[in-house]
Amino acid sequence: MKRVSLTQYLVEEQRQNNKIPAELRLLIEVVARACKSISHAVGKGALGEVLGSAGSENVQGEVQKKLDVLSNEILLEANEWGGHLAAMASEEMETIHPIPHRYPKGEYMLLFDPLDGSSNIDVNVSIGTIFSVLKAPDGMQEPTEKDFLQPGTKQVAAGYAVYGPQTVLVLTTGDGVNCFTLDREMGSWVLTQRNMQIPADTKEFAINASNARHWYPPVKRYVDELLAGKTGARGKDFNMRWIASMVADVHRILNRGGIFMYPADAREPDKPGKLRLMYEANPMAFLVEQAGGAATNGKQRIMDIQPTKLHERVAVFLGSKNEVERVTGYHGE
Ligand code: P6P
Repeated sequence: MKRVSLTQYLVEEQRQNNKIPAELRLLIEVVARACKSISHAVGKGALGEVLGSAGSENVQGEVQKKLDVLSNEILLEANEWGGHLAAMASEEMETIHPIPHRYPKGEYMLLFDPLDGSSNIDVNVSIGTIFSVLKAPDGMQEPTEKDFLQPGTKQVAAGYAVYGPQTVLVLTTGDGVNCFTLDREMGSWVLTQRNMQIPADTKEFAINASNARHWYPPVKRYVDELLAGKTGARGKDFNMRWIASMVADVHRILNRGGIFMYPADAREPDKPGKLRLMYEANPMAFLVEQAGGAATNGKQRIMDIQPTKLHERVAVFLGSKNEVERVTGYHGE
């Protein structure tokens, strides 16, 4: 494949179908650059000064930051001066982060989970950054949390970075899904997979099976059928993977199919699930749908959900279309 950089890809997209206005192109490039910095910090591991709270102090006399908090700061600092954003929101911050008055404001709002899969940091398993882009409501003055409460169908871009054996950036602006691999020597993102497509069928499922005794009947029945393999209703054997890093599980599914499930369960009947709607489920749902897959909460399309709170949680079933439709169907019975 001819070597195409992220910048060249974005310029060509903007030129061909004008789907990426200049400010959105700048936003994506700034986020991509921030992910490069996070990848660098993550890659240092114990050799860096960012694992855990090392108890040591940095030059400003601050206690060393945890990697997930540092990642949050990298994204905030990278994005606040560019003039492309009106505000940001992050899993790491209780309230929204308006752009400081000393900088110009733009028409976009950026939401992110700066470092997803944090439980894997200290054991060197892939982790990542997830981001979602919304447009600021017309005529918005001072941004409030309410301005962020838009359904996933309003996203204009979404993506994730995986910090693993390779560092990759997977991106959609509503015109398919493309994957860029970080060339560490040149420090550039190189297009390595165009128009990723999820197979409609799969033989691989992802769920934390230690919660099985807490699952509600539809999930229990669906997973039991998978486990029964060719001896049961499905007539074929299935394999299981659970990395406990959503970005890594979703990246596998985008590459070879599968179904990822984090259902609500009886452990906390008042909670609809563990994962966050605005900056985990919605961006991943956008990517998965753009790659021909499906994403529901068991009852409705994730991207149709009208949010009521910035950090609200949601049940997630996403991946190969035919499997997601099947397990969603069980919820409707
Ligand atoms: P569990 C990571 O903490 C995360 O938010 C997702 O990345 C991942 O899929 C899930 O939680 C793992 O949850 O309960 O298996 O540890």
